[in-house]
Amino acid sequence: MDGSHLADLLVTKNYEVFGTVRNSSAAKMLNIKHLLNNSKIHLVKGDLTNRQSLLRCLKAAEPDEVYNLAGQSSVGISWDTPEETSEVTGVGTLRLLEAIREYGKKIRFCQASSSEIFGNTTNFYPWDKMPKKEKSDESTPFDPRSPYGVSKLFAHCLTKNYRQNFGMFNCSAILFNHEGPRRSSIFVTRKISETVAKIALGLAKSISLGDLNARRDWGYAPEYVEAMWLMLQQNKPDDYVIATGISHNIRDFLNCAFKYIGIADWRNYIVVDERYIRLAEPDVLCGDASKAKRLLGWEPKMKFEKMVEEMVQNDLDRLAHVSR
Ligand code: F7E
Repeated sequence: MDGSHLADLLVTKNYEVFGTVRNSSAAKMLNIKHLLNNSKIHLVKGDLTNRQSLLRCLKAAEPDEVYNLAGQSSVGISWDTPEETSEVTGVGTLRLLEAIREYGKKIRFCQASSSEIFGNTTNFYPWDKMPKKEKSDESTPFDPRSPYGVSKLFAHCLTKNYRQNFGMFNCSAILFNHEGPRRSSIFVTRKISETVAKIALGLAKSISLGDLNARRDWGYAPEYVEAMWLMLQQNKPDDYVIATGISHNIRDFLNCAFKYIGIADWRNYIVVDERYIRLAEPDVLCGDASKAKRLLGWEPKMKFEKMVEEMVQNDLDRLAHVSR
């Protein structure tokens, strides 16, 4: 999702864009279908588990900027594949940083970090007297609660270490949840928009979900990739929280999505399924992006309700032919 939005943005800025693909992702090009014939877009084979392949990508592209959006991105799946998640999302970023160092030319690097690095802010160590902040910012302590969060924190810290130690122009974008019609349906927002559209079209009867009270700071993906681009246009590299500052729970998302298809009381369409309930959830629910506003001039614009409606409408359009 983010790669496709970033490619869209960079093409409008007249960049030559080199996107890395693995063999296994060959079938999943739906989000960049509209870009595949664009002469500014090039696909190169790259794999975060193989440093030589990353070096070959750098030599082929000779990039001025590198954005690392790759990796295993599902918190839920990271519990089923903790070693693979660490290897790709964590150590893979280290491989990329090492490949950039070996390549030797000046490159501006942006790491897609995650609010999952904050995890739990209530259980600070007893000697830590820092008051708990209502919203997380760049000074909030880290205490990730999943293999995904731990891997992202490993990558986050090394991005900073390589900046400090080798003078690399490295930025971390600490991204809170960000969504949109291109989101994969393994994530809860798209799972809801897709199933609500199916219900409207008579293709499904219910949605199976985990904790309906789960709360997140849900932003709009195209705006978040713009924040990453802005970070690399500054005079100095730095880390920034990117968030809306407003949190909603899954019930709020369901309210908007069902209202859009004309259903006010959605309770009978929901099946709570234990398999989707996570035992260790982060308690950080909301981000404070005031540093990004102050230094990058970045602010979220998309309203939550409008984003939900756009996602449902996109799925209605996509599925309409199936119901005919
Ligand atoms: O879960 C709850 C679930 O899987 C959101 C990634 O982009 O953001 C994303 O990670 C919430 C959680 O995203 C279902 O327990 C309930 O509380 O959509 P999600 P995530 O785990 O927050 C962070 C910032 C990233 O960095 C990640 O890459 O929804 N939930 N019922 C459910 N979640 C799913 N997936 N499916 C359910 O049925």
